[in-house]
Amino acid sequence: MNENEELLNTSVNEEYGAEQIQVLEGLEAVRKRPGMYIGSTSASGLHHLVYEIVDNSIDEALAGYCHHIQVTINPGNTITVTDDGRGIPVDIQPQTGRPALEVVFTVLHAGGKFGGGGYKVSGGLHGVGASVVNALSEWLEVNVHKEGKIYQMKFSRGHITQEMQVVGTTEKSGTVVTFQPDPEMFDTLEYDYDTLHTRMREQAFLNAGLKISIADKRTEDGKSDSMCYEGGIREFAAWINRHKNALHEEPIYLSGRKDDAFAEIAMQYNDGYNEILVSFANDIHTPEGGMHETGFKTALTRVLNAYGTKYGIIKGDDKVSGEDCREGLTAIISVKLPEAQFEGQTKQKLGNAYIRTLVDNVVSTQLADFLEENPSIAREILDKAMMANRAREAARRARENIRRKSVLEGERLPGKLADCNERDPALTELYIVEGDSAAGSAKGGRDSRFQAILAMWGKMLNVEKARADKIYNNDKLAPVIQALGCGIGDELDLSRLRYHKIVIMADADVDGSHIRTLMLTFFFRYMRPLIENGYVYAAVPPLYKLTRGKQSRVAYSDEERDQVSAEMRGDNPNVKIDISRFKGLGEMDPHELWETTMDPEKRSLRRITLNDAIAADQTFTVLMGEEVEPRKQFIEANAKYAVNLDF
Ligand code: TTJ
Repeated sequence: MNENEELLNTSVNEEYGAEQIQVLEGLEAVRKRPGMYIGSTSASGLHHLVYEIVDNSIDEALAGYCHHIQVTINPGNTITVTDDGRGIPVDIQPQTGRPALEVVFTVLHAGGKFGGGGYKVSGGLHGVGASVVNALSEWLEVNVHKEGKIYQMKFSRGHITQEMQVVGTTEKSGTVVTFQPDPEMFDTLEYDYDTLHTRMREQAFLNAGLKISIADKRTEDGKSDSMCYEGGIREFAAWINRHKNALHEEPIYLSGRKDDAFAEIAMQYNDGYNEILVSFANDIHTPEGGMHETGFKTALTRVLNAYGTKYGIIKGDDKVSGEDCREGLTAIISVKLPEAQFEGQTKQKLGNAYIRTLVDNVVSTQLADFLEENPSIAREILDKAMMANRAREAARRARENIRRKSVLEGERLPGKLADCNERDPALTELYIVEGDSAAGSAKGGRDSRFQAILAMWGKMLNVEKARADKIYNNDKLAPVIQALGCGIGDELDLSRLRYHKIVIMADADVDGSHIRTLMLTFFFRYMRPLIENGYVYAAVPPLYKLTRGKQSRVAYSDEERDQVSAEMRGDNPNVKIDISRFKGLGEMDPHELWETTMDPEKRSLRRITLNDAIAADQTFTVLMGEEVEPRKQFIEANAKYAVNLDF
């Protein structure tokens, strides 16, 4: 060895030492502030770990080398992700002197350095990589099948417990990762099959031809599914519409590329009134929209107006609005670009401006061509937009009528509302309560300084089938709209919202679940920002009352019931604990309702989230729509979750 090489060697070693320290700091940072890397340590963060790992396999699929990804929930809630790609590189990296495999799992943000031509992401929580999952796992094991050998490495909480070693021979290639999320890090360790299933289905739709399988092995009869969509986002749009009446059989598909950027759109109109626009950048959901959505919307409006005017469907100088053009439209927009910039409060909005031009160009040229080539479909779409336009006018008139009436009669707040004293919306709560007796108890038990009660009863309008003008005039919903004070639909103004906690309080039975769903349908369709901003909650009433002599306590779940009963029993195994089931809110007296369900110090509220607008829309459509059979199936399948109907 000559002097230079000797020098080089030493410096590499020194560098390695320094890097190692940095590495440890990096992963310690993840354990100190896990929320910064995976959003939260609740169920959502727990599931995020799986997405982080799967994203690596999807990158390999995007590079063209991976065709099948398998996700398994093992007994004990560990997760295994397997792919048939090239396998993570195992050779020694010149910069670190360590195997690339090790670096992938121990260096923060290392994932991107190995991307074989995938699309990189910046600015978000996305793609933070395998090292974050490793840092937050009690243990993690990786096996790489590559060039005839199986390479194995093990970790615990980010630290190496077994250096990379060859443990066998193989004829396959691919990567297998198994991990146990760290109980010290997460509030819950229980994986939800449906949550993972929904996400994996979405990824399968977004990557045409890629097969993704999922299996729940925690029980012998656990669920499993295998998803592969040759039609990609076309099938996605059709799938969202599957319980609706489509206006044209095949979704319209538009696609194009410029330089390294690619855009594709699948769109299908149905005979409903709801707009479902789901957009993605590099397979990452962008619920806040961004440049790709803007490009789509402006081009769609322009193309439909131009076509309508050209063929005399739109007369003279009339115009249909963007919203008119999107009524009853289900559209998927998916773009792939190098260096995607994510912006906005939650980093879920695409910022790259040139994508707007690309999407606009694709839609302008190809949708115009499609309409010319398919005049009968074009006619249906234009007629629908015209109908929407007229309905919007009618709704505006109805709205103004209501306003005029309320100004004339001086009646700004509904009679059924028992309002609170506080005026600052950030401090106030509105309980929407089903049934007279429950509303009575709520009024008696509440803290009227900041808690308002709105009583609701009777069967509500089925909003799936109604238009905005009907909603404004509906005697059940008008009081809700008036009490909230912020308007609905395109006129909704959050700054006028009168309560920042809107709590739906209904019984934990099937009827209660029905009311809750109807109410959420209404919020979902007409006041979606309330859900998106986290203002909507479900009250969580207790399920059991346990009594021992004069002492009584309540429990909100079966587990808690058993735990409380054990606590009350103490060292006294033969003492009798009386356990009764709460039948409904109505049977609680005001004090009891306050103590168990309304007192901010003791109650628990379940925030209604909208992280999966598709699933929510699906549920509503199935529950409320015309088709009886899927509705029956859904209710049967979910009857036992009546309390936990989470969106
Ligand atoms: C990158 O380019 C060189 C050849 O290998 C490519 C690669 O790293 N492919 C790859 C990584 N396939 N699958 C992964 C992977 C799979 C899982 C389950 C977890 C992780 C961290 C990576």
